[in-house]
Amino acid sequence: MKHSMNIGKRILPYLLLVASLSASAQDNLPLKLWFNKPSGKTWENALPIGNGRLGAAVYGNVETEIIQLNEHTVWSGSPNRNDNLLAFDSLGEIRKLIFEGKQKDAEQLANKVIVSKKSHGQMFLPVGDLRLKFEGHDSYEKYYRELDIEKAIAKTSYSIGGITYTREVLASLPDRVIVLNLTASKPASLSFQAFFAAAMPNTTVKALPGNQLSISGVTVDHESVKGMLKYKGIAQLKTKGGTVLSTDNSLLVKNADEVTIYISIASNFNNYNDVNGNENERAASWLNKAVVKPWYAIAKEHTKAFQQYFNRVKFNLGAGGEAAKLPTDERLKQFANTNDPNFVTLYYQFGRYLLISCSQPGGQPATLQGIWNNKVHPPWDSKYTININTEMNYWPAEKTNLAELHEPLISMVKELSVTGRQTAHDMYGARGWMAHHNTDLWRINGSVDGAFWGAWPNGGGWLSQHLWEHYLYSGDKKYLASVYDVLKGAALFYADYLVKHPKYGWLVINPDESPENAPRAHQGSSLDAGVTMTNQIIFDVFSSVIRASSVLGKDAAFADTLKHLRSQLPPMQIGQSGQLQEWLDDVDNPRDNHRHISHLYGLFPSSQISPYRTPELYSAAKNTLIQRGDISTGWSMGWKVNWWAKMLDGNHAYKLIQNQLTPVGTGEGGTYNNLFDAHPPFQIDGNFGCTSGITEMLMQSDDGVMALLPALPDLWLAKGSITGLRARGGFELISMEWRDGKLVKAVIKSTLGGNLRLRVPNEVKSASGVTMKKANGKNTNLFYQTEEIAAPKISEKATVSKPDLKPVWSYDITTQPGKLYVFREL
Ligand code: FUC
Repeated sequence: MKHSMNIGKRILPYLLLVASLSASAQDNLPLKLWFNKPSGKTWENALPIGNGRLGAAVYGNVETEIIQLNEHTVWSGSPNRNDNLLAFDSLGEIRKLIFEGKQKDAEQLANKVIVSKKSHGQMFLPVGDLRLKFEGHDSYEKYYRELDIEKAIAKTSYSIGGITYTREVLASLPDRVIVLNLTASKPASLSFQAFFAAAMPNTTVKALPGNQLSISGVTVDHESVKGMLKYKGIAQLKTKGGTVLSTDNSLLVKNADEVTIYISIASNFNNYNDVNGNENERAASWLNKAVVKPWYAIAKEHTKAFQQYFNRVKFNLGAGGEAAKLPTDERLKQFANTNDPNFVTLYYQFGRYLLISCSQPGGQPATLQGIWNNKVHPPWDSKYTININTEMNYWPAEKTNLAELHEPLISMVKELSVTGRQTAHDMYGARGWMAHHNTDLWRINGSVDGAFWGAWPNGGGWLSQHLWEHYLYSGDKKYLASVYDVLKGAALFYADYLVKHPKYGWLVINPDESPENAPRAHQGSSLDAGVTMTNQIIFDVFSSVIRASSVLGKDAAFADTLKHLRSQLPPMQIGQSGQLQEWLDDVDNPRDNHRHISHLYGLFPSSQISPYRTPELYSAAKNTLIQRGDISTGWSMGWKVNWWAKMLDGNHAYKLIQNQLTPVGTGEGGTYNNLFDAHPPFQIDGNFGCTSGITEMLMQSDDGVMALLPALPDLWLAKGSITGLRARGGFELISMEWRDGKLVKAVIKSTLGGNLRLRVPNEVKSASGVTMKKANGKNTNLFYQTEEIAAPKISEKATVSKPDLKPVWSYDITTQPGKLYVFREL
């Protein structure tokens, strides 16, 4: 059962509570997940640590501690392709069937000729566990465990017979190893057995000379792709005092004062096409470099490296009441019925913590589970679903000041643009590159799962927009030049693949689908032509290449071609229920509450739909959001937080945060005790989606403006502050404070110069002596220029109301690169 509180009725007591606490000194509560009981058998209670290469789930169990291990390249299979080469010859037939309204027949044919007959994607796999067995530690007191997300260190402590035992563990960013440190308050008290426990077949575990343990193996075959990924893990124990004995596959520590365990894991993976690396040498080399450093040095350097990312954003909504004193699982239970603003900031920062921990330059991008998986057959293979989930993982990257962490995704897109060239050519006879709705470590581009899901041809197009977004935030032309061909390749695919719709005359993709959804009118088939989301994606792909070509001063003729093609795309349409149409025909069911609301891509992450520029489409998008309802899978609710923020409705966005921050139950969505998002099962996208959405409630930088406090919920009006958010166009919101819903002070740094068009909820003045003009006409700042979209086509049956917008103030300020601009409430 979800709780969704009636904000209107309950707001007053909370506002009073917040006001009474506003002056309290407890605003800076430590950012920790903490518990007064061990994880037991439940992986989703365990605390995640990671350094982008290695991930671990720390159980904090007393008698048998489990450190469940992952390495970013340990996947099933080996280099492979999965295109279905029958597609090209049947394309004409499939198109004809769809244009004739025979979607089901088209789907049956597509299942034979488009869907892969080979791999449907490989699996991200666990390495195994390091386990520590403490004989006689079955009865204990003063149990405590935490994950300090400001230090990126997990800690467990408990007492037995007056002796306090403490274990700390981290995944070092600079040293590339996982390190555990075990201490006891009395000398010679640490006695335990350490061993690796295999998770997968084909695994060897043993003890080695020099107080080492090893785990090694080769991953499994999957869907007839041979497992060729070899991995090696080594754990080395360093002890102070006591003795260490070794058995075949374990080490026995007796009466030590302190023990430090260094874990290094590596694989033979060089790149998606090459597994000739030496996992043994790699694992040993990282281990040997780290093992000479004592725990305190490892911990200090790790936290320092971590905080270089983490500390860029500080977010404060006030401490809240008694709830803030509860363990994290208890807070989660109460959240929907209490005002616990610090829990929101904890959850927000946990999203940033997770991205820092699972996505580091040079590593693999965050999978459906980031870098944390304990299952031999993980849900959806814990791979990359690129019709929403992978993109969502990276929504917080730029805006929450973690742009470097976008790199693994950007690299994957570059690689997909190479492997996807062959797919575009062989399957669809098109130039450029493409990907369907999934990919994996081996950068497959073929169609998987079944045509209903897998015939969607826009994975490449959508992902390419992450490359463009990275540019919009930094303005780095050298970078743009380096990815231009990838962007152009995404556009080339569409330029070749679009066909004229026989009835409407628009240029459409056929076969196409609106991810994973089907209108009843199509006999349960998702296959169609020219669906709204696809048209929006192509609009963005073409527009970004047109603008990139102009920024780089190249390819003007190609840009003209794209402009011509763009003008023939279908316009967005408003259907009979006042909804934004999901499909080309007005066949939406207003009672459909499907988790994918793909046609709102145009509202977020794209900004084709705007309350100010396209009021009719904005109202239609709102109707769609209302018709689809709130409660859904975790990631769907994460997306909805962003959409309601773009709707400028902070209370509704907050309601979605409440729905998401509800203990996982029998229904859809929710959150696990360790604050992992629940589809269910665990899927990390919802964590990242919500962190992005909360940012959008506080600051938006699209639609021609940088908007501050666009969607504050009533519960946060009283007081708050945030530092370090990044905006498109090279602006950084160094800090922002608000009180009683009004912007009190904002400090903005301009890195590129250009016009800053500021939209704020109250009148402000410059405190740095610059002229602030009332905003007028088109924003001259190129980063904020919006592409004109075609007027919507509106059904005669539709009623579309005018948006009811709160008053805002907009200013134009001419900025210089490298300068700070301070604004204060007037
Ligand atoms: C898409 C979604 C599912 C799930 C899967 C990993 O297929 O429709 O809900 O998130 O990806």
